[in-house]
Amino acid sequence: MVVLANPPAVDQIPLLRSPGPTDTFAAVPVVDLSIPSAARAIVDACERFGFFKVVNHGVDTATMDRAESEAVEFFAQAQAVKDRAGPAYPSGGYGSKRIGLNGDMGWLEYLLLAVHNASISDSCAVPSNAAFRAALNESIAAVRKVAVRVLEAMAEGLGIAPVDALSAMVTEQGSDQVFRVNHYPPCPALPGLGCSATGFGEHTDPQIISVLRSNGTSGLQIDDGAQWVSVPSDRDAFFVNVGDSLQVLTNGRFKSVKHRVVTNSLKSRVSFIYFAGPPLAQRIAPLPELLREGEESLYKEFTWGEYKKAAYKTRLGDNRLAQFEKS
Ligand code: AKG
Repeated sequence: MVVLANPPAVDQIPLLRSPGPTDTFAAVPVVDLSIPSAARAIVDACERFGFFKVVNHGVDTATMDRAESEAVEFFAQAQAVKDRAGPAYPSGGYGSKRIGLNGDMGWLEYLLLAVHNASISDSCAVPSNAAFRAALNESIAAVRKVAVRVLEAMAEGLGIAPVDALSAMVTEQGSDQVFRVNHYPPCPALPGLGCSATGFGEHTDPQIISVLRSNGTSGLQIDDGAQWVSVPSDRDAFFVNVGDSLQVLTNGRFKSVKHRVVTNSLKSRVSFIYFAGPPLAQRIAPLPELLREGEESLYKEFTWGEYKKAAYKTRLGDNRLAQFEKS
């Protein structure tokens, strides 16, 4: 018999200030992937915010919509049915409210899926529903292509060769890719407090880049360097985050963006995120072409496997790179 711990109640979820109209990040950098200046625009956005939105990416909206409606059906099932698809850690599956293994909690439920090549790894039995799995595999393949195009354009914008210098790290055999499906149910308003429950607490992503697509419900916020700003949702676009590994590969030139999700009291948010990570043995160190004469690495040497292991021991909001910075 599987005994499940009681799910945490809303009063165990940390609160965040509810976003107001003036918090909107109106200046989200928008990169049109179909034009040659995309390469330069990506580099600019990664230097300024570590975050941008991609349009004209070539992915049919219907592909993402199909996966989204299957996800909505999955999450609408009885809790006992969903719990049978858990736990999320260590090898992929369903999780609810508890994020990671170190006590972080948010008002969400999710599927965490290991990806092999361009589809859910055979070692991951979840989801077992064939139609849902097929729809997810189609969207994983599509989002991964966007990640590869973005990384190729980034290499071009940075002036590094060959064109797949970055993208090969996420397409080669053994690359460590993860796909996450998040569902944030509406969270009852907390009258008079001006606060909302945390959907997903503040963190940076440890991988190279993450590519996100959500339904039309806002909630994602990024730290723009001065304050938390709300990213207007756009179901036809993808949003790209620079991860910790890319910050190191560029010796701090690109910023690993801090982000979080605030819940909505009326509408649910569904998001898909593809985390593009390299093979475990990949050395993560500044690319020599990016170091100016005499410039030294800001970081100690490590592999992706070492970084991932260290990251798993931390809380979401910890500065995970700190222990790898040279003093
Ligand atoms: C994550 O899953 O790491 C996120 O940051 C979630 C973002 C979102 O759901 O919009």
